[in-house]
Amino acid sequence: MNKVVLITGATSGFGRAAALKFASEGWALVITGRREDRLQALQTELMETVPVFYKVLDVRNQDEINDLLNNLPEPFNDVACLINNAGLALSPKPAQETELADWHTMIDTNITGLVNMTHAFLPTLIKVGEGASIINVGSIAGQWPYPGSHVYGASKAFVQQFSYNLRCDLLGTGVRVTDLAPGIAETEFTLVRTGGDQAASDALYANTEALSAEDIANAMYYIATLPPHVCINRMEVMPTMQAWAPFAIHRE
Ligand code: NDP
Ligand code: 8X3
Repeated sequence: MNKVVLITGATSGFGRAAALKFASEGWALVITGRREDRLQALQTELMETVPVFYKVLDVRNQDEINDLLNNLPEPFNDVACLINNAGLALSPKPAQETELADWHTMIDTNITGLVNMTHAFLPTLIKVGEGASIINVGSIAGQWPYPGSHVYGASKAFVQQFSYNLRCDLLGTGVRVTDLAPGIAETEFTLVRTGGDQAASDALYANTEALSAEDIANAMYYIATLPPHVCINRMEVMPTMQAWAPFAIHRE
């Protein structure tokens, strides 16, 4: 029987690439996101290979999550891997120039949404037990500060600590938890972050080699298929072309 992976944010970037990767390895897919046309297209693309179930779902909406949980048909019930991937950054400007609503959107999606999904599917994952895993997509921004990261980076710091704390409570259940923290990766992330500025997005990825969505999907698959007694607590992945900068010093 196919193992089941549940992926949030499967309509683009890491989530879509993860769907393709897990499907290529024979996993059944539960794919979610807000854009139904993309979910439908992905289902159509993959359903001849593996069973695929899609649900239009905003991770901020607990009712939609409960609806998914309570209506998952066979053979999708025993979710063995939950990939909490849906997330976004907004307003890459100094904190004092941002809109409060953008901060709330990041908190509601990256923190509350991830918590909503985790809480709903913990009983299922615990029932599956040994070998089950939760992969929470954090970011290098959760560990390292940089200008314009404000609430986004802070939300990813939450993801790291929540992942570690979950490990404590899940000890003995067999369920593993990983904070997967990518660096710069070329997806629709920057298009969203800049409010649809394609030129700004293209400029960020120009003349360098960012991570690809497939790089992170491969990391997800690696984490999910390690022997059941092995748990990676945190995996930070940067492209070779990215590193840290010196501390900034303001001078009069
Ligand atoms: P994309 O913008 O390509 O994909 C983001 C996905 O999240 C989309 O499928 C989108 O689906 C989904 N999503 C956003 N908001 C919601 C919501 N409220 N409810 C449900 N789904 C939602 O970006 P990435 O693939 O790059 O981002 C995936 C994750 O990786 C995010 O958590 C991001 O913070 C993180 N990350 C990205 C990095 C990068 O450089 N690209 C680096 C480090 C971390 P839809 O719009 O259809 O709902
Ligand atoms: C975003 C990664 O490199 O833009 O999570 O901070 S980076």
